Amino acid sequence: RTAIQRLDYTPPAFLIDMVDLTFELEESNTRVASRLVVKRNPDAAEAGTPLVLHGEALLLESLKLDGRALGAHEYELGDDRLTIPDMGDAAIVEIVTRVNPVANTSLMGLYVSNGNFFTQCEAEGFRKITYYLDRPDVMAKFTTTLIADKARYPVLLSNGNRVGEGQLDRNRHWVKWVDPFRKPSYLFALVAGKLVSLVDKHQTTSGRSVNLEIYVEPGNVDKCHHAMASIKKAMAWDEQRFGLEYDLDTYMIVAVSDFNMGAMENKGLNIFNTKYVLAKPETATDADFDGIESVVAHEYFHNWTGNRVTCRDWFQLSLKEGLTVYRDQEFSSDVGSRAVQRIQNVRSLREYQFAEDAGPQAHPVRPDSYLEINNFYTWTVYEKGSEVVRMYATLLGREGFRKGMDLYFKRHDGQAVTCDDFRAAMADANQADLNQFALWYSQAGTPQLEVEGVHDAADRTYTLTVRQRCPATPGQPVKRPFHIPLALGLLDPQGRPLPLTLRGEHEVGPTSRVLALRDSASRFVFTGIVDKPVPSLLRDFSAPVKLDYPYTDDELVFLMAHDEDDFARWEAANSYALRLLLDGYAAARRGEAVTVPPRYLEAVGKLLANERLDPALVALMLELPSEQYLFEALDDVDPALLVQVRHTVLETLARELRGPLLATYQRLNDGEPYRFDAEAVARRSLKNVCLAILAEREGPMVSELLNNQYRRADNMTDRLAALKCLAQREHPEEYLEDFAQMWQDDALVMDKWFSIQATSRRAGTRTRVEQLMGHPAFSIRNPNKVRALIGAFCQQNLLHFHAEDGYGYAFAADRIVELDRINPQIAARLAACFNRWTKLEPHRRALMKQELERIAAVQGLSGDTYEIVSKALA
Ligand code: BAL
Ligand code: ZN
Repeated sequence: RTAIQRLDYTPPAFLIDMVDLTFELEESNTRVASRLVVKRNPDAAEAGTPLVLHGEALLLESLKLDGRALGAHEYELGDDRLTIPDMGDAAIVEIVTRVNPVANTSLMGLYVSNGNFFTQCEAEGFRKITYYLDRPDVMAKFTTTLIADKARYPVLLSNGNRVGEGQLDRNRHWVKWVDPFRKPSYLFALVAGKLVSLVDKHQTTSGRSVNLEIYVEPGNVDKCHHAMASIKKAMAWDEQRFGLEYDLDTYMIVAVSDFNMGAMENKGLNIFNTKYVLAKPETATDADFDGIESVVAHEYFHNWTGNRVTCRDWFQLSLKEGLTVYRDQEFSSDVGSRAVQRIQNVRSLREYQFAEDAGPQAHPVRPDSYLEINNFYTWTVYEKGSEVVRMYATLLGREGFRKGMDLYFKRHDGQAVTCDDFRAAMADANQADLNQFALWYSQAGTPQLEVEGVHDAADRTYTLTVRQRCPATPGQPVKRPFHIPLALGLLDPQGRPLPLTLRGEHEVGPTSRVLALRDSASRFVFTGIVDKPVPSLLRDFSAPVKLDYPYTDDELVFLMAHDEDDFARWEAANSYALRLLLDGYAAARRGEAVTVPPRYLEAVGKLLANERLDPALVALMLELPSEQYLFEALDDVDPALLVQVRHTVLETLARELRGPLLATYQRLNDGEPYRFDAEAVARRSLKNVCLAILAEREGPMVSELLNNQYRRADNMTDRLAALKCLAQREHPEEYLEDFAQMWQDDALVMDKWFSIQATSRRAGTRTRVEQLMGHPAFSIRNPNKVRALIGAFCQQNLLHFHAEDGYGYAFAADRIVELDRINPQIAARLAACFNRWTKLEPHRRALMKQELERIAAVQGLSGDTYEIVSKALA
């Protein structure tokens, strides 16, 4: 198997100006006629090269060049390509192929879900539809005609504007679509089926009216209102914040239940996993509502960052994904709580991206090579990529960032470009030197900052020394220093923010500022500092780094109470909790008791008692670092001990803070009818965190609370919060059965039911998971179900997945091999559960390695799974 190398990029030998596609849609035999206007690329290095089109799993029916049918000796047909040697400089290429959508379980290309047709073309799915130059730097104008049985497929959609429709023989009808914007093939889409729609309109700032249409299966229209409201908010936000308007007359979203990813930004016709469209209070949690808002915004924002300006090649994926994640995070911050949004994003970045960056799959934001591009839709490309974009904004300021964006669109609208082009636009618009900043794109690994602070009372100075280093990652043993924005403040002993004036500055500085680190060690001397301050470092998480400063427990409690930066207050609470959990783990390893310092209990008690604080922030400060996060912080890990220690700490909180937790729960459990707004969401989040902590102890009082909340809830957030706790306790059967009875016909709610059981610590969970794989609502072909049951067990159930007898590892390996034949993308995703095997204690490490070797030895393993498994073993 040969890896594709970034530095091997060459411009395409040919360009395609226009594509005219005609689909005759039939489940097992769809005819695809394609007419391509092809010309030689004047910028290509070599002259006279043949035309090589990508194609996979296609049956070629006919091939014409300028109207003349080609004989078999005039072209070459390979497994993954069609070569026409004698092309000349320009020609009309007409190709007819047949595909079998109903047999397509990979969910890439054209496939069938619940009897309807859908496509997924990013990254390289279009080549499973027809022969084409399936690469993002070939941008063409598409015309698409869809022909299908009218009764079975009344709705026929594709990109752009609907320009015609009519009747045909055999009860068929046709609809023709023209997309006026040039696009790469990965943005092509079609949908055909029995769908109904919710429609609305948006008036743009410049006065244009845009039709908004959300298509779903019959019976689901009542669950589309939140998604529709989210589109309108996102459109208004992008106009206001970035001056970007939608560019077609109609914007369509279609929901599908079989989908590999969350959603896809096809031009004018976004296709969404139902999980990110369908919601009503009875079926969706507050987190689901938030997820829908941000994914709808994300896909919409791609229309400019991704579609109008796209990627030159797939190594540049973060150009569109990092930037669009940054934009959706900013949107969510502006329409919700900025601090809460930031904390949640940082929490998942640390849990998943930092783990990726420290493991065998570590790669730069702009990778250097890949076997299978599907494996690079990663935490690093997306979330670290968005942190890289955020750092431009932190270094250049909001105005400077906007100037950079404006220049980027002015220079590159309609083009396929690189991460360097984006960086150049940011630098040129601001006359900034961002050469060293390029290392964020090329060097993998999480930089570590070691900070030292020295107060000189006589000199009234405070000197901060910051050293940076970055650990080695696969293929990158040595790293150069990064250009890092470090936001910080200093607090005086009373908790007041101090002006930050650097030696040599004549004006008094602000109380929060951003320092630029460029060297392996940097020194900053602040003047006018009378008393020893407490530093508040990496405010707002100004860079994706690990920070090491020797805070005392008292200093952390002080920052929790006084820091003017909400993120930093949460960070102090989180650091303190992490410290006590790691201490507890070390104690348990020595066979000693796990205790919680009274200082921590007191600080948490004060948080609970302070009714003036934002309940959402208090909830986040109360939540202990997750099991996954602890796992990353340890070496030679015994997962069972880790889970036990975390449980013991929570149980101690439940016992020692029973009164305040209960009082807070009761204060917030006000019986008000469900509303989805920031205040109500915040109150529910704190209420349910208190409930979850209290539920770590057995006893009739908590059982009654859980029973009442489960039975009386008028919304899924509260009902599910109670059920999650119940599923960890004795005899949850009655509740689980009740829930399944109630929601058996709602696939997304049943996903929650699967996950709750798959993540339970209860004995017997492994048997239950096996039983559930035979449940009528489960299907191994549906990615949501795989993630909900198998993924949840292998990736979130540390106790049972890491069972000492190796059961969990063998189970995962069996499922990966089984899935690899059905849907390699999903198999490869699941295989990531083996990534951190070298962190385990020796017994489990050996067991996991055995399973990795077993998968690697499977004959005919897909490139997707092979890449993940072979890197894990390397
Ligand atoms: N482009 C793939 C899905 C997404 O990131 O929006
Ligand atoms: Zn995206």
